[in-house]
Amino acid sequence: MGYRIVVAGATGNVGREMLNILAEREFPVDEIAVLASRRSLGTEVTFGDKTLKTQDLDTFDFTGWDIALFAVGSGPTKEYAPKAAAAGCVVIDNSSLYRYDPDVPLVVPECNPEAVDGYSKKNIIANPNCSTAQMVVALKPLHDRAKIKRVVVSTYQAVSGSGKDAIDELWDQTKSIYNPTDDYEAKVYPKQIAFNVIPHIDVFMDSGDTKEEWKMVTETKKILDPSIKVTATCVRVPVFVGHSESINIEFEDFLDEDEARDILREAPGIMVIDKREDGGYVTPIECVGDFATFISRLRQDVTIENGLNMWCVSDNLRKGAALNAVQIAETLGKRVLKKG
Ligand code: 11C
Repeated sequence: MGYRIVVAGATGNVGREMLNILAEREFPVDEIAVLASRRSLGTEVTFGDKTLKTQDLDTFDFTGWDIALFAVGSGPTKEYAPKAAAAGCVVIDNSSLYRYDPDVPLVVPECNPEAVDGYSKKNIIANPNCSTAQMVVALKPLHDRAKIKRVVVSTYQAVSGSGKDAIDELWDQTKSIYNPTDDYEAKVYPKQIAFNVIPHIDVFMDSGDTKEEWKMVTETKKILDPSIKVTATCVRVPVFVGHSESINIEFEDFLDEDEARDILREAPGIMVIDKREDGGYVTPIECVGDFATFISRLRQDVTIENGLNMWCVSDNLRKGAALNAVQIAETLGKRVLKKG
């Protein structure tokens, strides 16, 4: 016997990836319902070799459904996730709404699978921000070996992190630069994204950090260890899919770069591609559609006592969102629900 699964937000970038990944990983699905807002109602989506018609999120009855993967943004999540949870369906939520709630586990299965067990306080489990997810997968095995004190991270984030309109903006703006008769007025970003980089993701906070930077700090503490200090600078780059991160780590104990590379090679969810030669590293375009978080450019930081630098790349729609959500469902299945 398998699960009765709901995907809410099935027509969006992340919702579609959730369906692809459920099918690719042969998640034991007995029945699946795909939900959308009224605006996208009736749109067809693909699940394996099936074509499914979307149903109305507003009127859907979650009674009798086991797990709902939500990819609808904080506003609709606020309205519909408590409804699903009250009907006995466990919500795995990709929005930021519940991530910082002490009664809601924030889970990256390679790091804190046991946290899933705390789902029952609200019947909700939160999925982290994409830039956090790939970073903590890489930090966890190193933290277990040498205890991380501080992380300095700079991100290079793809436009798909801002949704479909941002993908269109990069495409249309690029075309309009080549062909000035294609007039294009920016709708998503406050500065030109084509052939440019923008050091601003999400809203500004009083501290001067952006919310994206704050999320990386707060979520890393909740998932891995509250004692780890993190400082982040998050930057949008003209890449469609795949977030990249330059990560500088300071440890309590010395960790040699060769040992760190061996640890990461053995760690779940990680692929090390690190040859010190032209092209011996991973770029975002090469990680699209992959499950792994890729590590390259691993090297000692000799300016501090116990430091390492590395380059970390992953598909932001997969490990950063849909894949992690499906992995949470798999973990919940194995540890708690035990069907399939
Ligand atoms: C971006 N990281 O790349 C964001 C997207 O809190 O789930 C995901 C925002 C979130 O713009």
